[in-house]
Amino acid sequence: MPAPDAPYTVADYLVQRLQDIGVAHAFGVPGDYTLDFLDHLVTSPIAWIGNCNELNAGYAADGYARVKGAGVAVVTYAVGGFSILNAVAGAYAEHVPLVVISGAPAMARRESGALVHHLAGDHEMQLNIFRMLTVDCALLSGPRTAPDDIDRVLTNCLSWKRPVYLELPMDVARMTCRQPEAICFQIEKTSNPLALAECVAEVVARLDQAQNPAVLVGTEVARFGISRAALQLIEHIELPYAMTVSAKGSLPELHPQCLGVYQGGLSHPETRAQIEDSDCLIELGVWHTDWDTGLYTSKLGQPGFVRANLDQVRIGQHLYPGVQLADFVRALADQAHPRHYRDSHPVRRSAPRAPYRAEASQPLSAGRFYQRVEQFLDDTMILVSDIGDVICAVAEMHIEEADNFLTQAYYMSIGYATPAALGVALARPDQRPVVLVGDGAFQMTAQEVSTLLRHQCRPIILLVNNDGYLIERYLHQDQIYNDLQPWRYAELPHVFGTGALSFRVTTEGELDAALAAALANPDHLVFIEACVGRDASDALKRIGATYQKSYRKAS
Ligand SMILES: Cc1ncc(C[n+]2csc(CCOP(=O)(O)OP(=O)(O)O)c2C)c(N)n1
Ligand SMILES: [Mg+2]
Repeated sequence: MPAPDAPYTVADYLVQRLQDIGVAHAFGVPGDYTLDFLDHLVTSPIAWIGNCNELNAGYAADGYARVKGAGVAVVTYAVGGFSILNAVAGAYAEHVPLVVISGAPAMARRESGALVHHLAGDHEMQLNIFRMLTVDCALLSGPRTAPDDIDRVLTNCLSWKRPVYLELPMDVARMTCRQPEAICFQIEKTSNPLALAECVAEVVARLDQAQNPAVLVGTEVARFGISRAALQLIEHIELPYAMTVSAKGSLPELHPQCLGVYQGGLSHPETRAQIEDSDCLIELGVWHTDWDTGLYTSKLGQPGFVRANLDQVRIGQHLYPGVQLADFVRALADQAHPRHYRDSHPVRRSAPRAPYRAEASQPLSAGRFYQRVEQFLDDTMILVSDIGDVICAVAEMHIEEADNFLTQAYYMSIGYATPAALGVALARPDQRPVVLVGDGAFQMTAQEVSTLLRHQCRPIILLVNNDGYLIERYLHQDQIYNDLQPWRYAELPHVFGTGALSFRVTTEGELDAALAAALANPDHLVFIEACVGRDASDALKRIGATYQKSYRKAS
């Protein structure tokens, strides 16, 4: 907060606007080009969370944004700006509202083309690169235009749920500007009312005729805040529903109408049949990515299908542009006739697995490990999964309540989960993140355990030590490029800070004891290295076979 007699600056304006969009923490790494801005930020109610590097700051802000609706990372010019790019690309691909603020040389130096430190090419290079990876960006070139630029860029971030970029020259940060006015940051995109009415009437007629309608929930539902409305629709007409892997966590799985996760030919047969044999499948915000379609083994688009995405609905060969997904879901819930479908067509579910009972001296296998993790999870925990065997295995884990699961199932950058859990832990202090991460992914961003410890976060980190890049051994072949230097992982939390409990487990009994310790110590970061040899989940074995048989040959 600026001192009462201090001039109101561009930095103050930006800090205020970050608070206005709901940001209470900012992630990043400082540098001389950002220090003037950071001086204002650290005296504001926004907490500064210093990360070990900018990529991790980007992942942390991404995890934070998925939970809280917006996340911010502050980096210095070029060396920081270029380091965060991979996280920004992930947020762009997955529709995450991430705000990146980069310091920059003073305007006079920029205009003279001075060879200042960190400059990689010309002074426009960083802005031009970010232009491609964001939905909007601005060089805050002066105090007269900066407020409007900031408001426009943040509005686009929240409206399109995509990253934005603000480049703040160090001198402009200190310049006096106008105070903010009350504005609404969300552009309400409205549907074409005639198209909406006609489209909903057509879907209602189809639903009335259908014998076995169903809903497939996709990524856009949670990202655009439509989960509650989607569940109301589903409950109103009592339809069975499944979620794609990237939409897992958007609706509860402990629901009498839930079929679990649909992933094409990799799904459970009962789930697959009820989705693919539906004579009126309503897809809500589904992306037909390779992963969500089970490496293109899905059979969607059968006669009678309805495909609703962000701003259009397709019903068979009829296209309704200009119909917003949120409007479609609400209008359909309003107009569809309830079916009491639950009694006439009970949902078929996979037979429950035999309950897990540990055999104390049994060496840990991957399958048993994942089964134990599923049993361990409860509603107070939020599962944050990395990429690797873990993302194959999580598809089959039931996450009972909505909003308790998070991953990067489309962009799939390994190393995402550990820093993202930092963002989640700070955004949702009442819940405990459970991180599932492979040894390879962990080696990418392991340092962020130190930031978790520094801020008294108390996640449970489950590191699957399967001796290298196991997924790549299954997708391709067992080669030396999939080997890793074996770290003494369980020692790392003690190197990074104090207050962690750390375990290395090789048997089912040791795993049980470590998980019990995690529950008994809710105020500690608990790190468990689970050694499973080179064993893979059943899901990865199936995915590997499908990849080798069809996906790779067609690529
Ligand atoms: C940043 C990044 N680099 C490389 C890859 C390619 N890649 C995908 S999975 C994977 C291996 C993951 O290994 P690990 O975390 O140990 O998981 P495992 O499959 O062994 O369980 C790699 C290297 C990637 N997705 N992201
Ligand atoms: Mg591994």
